[in-house]
Amino acid sequence: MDLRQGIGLRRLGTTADEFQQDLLSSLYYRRGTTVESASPRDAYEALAMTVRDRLADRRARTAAAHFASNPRWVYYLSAEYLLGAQLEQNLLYSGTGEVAAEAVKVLGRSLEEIEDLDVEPGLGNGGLGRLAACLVDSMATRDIPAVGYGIRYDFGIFRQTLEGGAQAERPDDWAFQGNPWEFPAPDDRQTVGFYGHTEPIAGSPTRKRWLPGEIVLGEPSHMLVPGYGTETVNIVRLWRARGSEASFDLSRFSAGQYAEAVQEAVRAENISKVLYPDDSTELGRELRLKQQYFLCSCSLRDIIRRFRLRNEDWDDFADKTVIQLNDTHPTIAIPELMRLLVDEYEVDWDKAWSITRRTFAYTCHTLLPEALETWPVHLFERLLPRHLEIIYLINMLFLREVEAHFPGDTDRIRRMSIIGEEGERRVRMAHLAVVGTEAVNGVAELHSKLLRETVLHDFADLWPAKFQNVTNGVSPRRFVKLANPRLSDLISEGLGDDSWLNDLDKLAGLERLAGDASFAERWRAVKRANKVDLAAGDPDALTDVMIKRFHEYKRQQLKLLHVITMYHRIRANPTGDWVPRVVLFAGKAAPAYHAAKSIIRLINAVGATIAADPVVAPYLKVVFAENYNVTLAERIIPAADLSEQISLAGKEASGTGNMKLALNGAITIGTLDGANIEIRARVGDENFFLFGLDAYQAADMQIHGYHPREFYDRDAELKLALDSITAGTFAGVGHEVAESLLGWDEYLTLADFRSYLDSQEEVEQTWRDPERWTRMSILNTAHSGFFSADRTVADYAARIWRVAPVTVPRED
Ligand code: 4GP
Repeated sequence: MDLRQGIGLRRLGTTADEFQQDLLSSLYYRRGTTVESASPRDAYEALAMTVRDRLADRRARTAAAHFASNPRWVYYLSAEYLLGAQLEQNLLYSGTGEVAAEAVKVLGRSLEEIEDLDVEPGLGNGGLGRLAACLVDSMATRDIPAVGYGIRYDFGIFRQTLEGGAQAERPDDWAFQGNPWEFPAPDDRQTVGFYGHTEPIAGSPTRKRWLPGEIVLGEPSHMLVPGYGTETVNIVRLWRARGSEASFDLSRFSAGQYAEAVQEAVRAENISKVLYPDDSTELGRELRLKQQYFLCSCSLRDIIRRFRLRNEDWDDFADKTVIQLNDTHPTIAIPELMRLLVDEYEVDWDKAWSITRRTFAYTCHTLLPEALETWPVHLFERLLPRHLEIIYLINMLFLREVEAHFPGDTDRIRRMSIIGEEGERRVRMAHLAVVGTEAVNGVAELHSKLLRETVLHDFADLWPAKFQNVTNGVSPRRFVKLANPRLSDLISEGLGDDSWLNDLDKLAGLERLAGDASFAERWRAVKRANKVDLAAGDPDALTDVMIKRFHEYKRQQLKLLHVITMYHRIRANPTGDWVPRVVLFAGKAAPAYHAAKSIIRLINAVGATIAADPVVAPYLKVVFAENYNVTLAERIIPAADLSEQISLAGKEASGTGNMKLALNGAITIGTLDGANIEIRARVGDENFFLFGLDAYQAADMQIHGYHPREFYDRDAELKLALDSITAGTFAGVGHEVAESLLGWDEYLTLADFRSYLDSQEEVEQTWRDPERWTRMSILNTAHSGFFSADRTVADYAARIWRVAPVTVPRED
């Protein structure tokens, strides 16, 4: 099938010469410049467009194949997509890396120089955003018809810099120079309402007319999501808010009131201005809820538009559509679909509810009760009056169902209600998400189990079959092939080919090479070369990395207490036989999260004290890499020897950094938390450094009264570490960190300290035996195949989405 022939377009060539012709043509016709006067940006944009054209072609064939087969479609709704840099990925996925490297020489620049200009989209923050990116990649790779929906933020989370060792936040104006990977689609724009009031419709008890007080336009653009080793190219469709034409007030402008003239347009555009606007004020909270509704309303209308292109009967909607809610942020889509069906399309309430419940599925990404979103009822009432009415009706019918199952159990009804009545009345989004969906899943075995046993246990009692687990996964293309080309080559050589890249279980074939001395030698050499590239410190030192968002439950403070203890040990015994270590931290703290920011500050103070100490510095180095993002992760992960996964058990839903590091041959030191448990089960207990309380022991300790001071009093090294912070050893920084650890220590850092230190000793003993370490490293990679996002997507497809792949034909 060649769609271009039908409209007389030539086929794009595959040789370096042909690629070069197209590159020059992009430069000349689309950038309007010549080789002689091209700026670095011109070179980058011309290359990006030339690569993009190769994918656009596959995209056209994908759309045609999907249209013809009218499949059940997966729509992934997510507030974030942490996509990572696009150029390198698209070169790989379009198979043009080599010809492009050859072709760009005509511009007098190397491919690496041009790649350096590729800025990663600032559309995500942490784990759930990166997971969304891995899943859309794997959906395309598995030929699953899918669209990811999100918001086209102007500014990403923030750019982190260090000022005097403290985190400072700068705007992340990622698309300041434009984004060549985006296709605008203004014809598919949508209109979204806010505020206003509702009116009854005569003769219909359930239908209402909503008269919004503000109208905003949602303009879509999309980025291509190619599959690897297949023809499919799916899309991520991103909405950007705009004022309507009427939002510019010409008469005010003419009267010199320039700010007032544009204020309505500015207010509209603020909706897609920044990812996760500060929500410590009422206005900030309103803006966040506005964003959520904006995303859901635009996306649902688009989904319905697409459905109606091929289908007529609403009875078929759920058979053709599954909408996956990535955490609770898009939960407002549930009442929005009800509103569209009941009010706008006049579908009867019961039928609409049955369609809605069969259409949605919900993934929960947390266990922290405080992270389960709720919104004040009064905010809903003002911003989305019709949705609140619908939520009340959903809740009333739901609570009747609960009452029928558990007659007279009023406490249960209070606990399960979608409206929380303690103090200020609030809408509990997680409850709405469970009630309005067909399936609910956690993201690792332990997490799914704890969800059923704790935060959602009333719901699991009512609907046990609704609850499932789908363990997360990561993209082996991005996090092994692109991030770690040396290791990829060695693996392909060891396994005979590179088919492991989309069949990651094949890595198990490395097991037989784990005892092969020359293979092990080369494995070590790869790691060393990656450390040299990273240049964080001595490449022969143990590179110990903790890279993730800063949060007290993740316990960067525990790692820090270990570092401080090493500092004291070395000072006390300068001639000891110490294992040299480079301890690398990277991660952002939420701007309003003061405790996490204090930990960052203390890390940097400790790092500076150590660097200035001639006794300790030869053995210990602390590095804080600024502005952690996907690009930085791709540099650090290949160089890591030791992967720190030391959250308090029962708090980390899954983790995916743990998977990326294990895949790249880092050995994990970790608690029995999240996916660590599954990693350990697969790589083998002997290839994993385990320590600490398990989730049940931790919960027990908290219930029976935890006293951090008891641990402090009992452990001289722990005492020394904390006392030295309090005494001002580290530039006087960190009092509040010590105070919170000794005062309440919410995440049992002190309780796990000794066990963690013992485990670190085991790490050092193992490190002293390079053969053994390397064998463990190889076995970590060999047995991490399960953690491919391709497997995750296959699980979702089979158990939750019930969708089948659609093969996109190749060009003739
Ligand atoms: C994260 C979880 O903290 C992490 O354990 C998990 O691996 C990831 O989601 C993907 O499932 N949660 C978030 C969040 O990013 O914002 O709640």
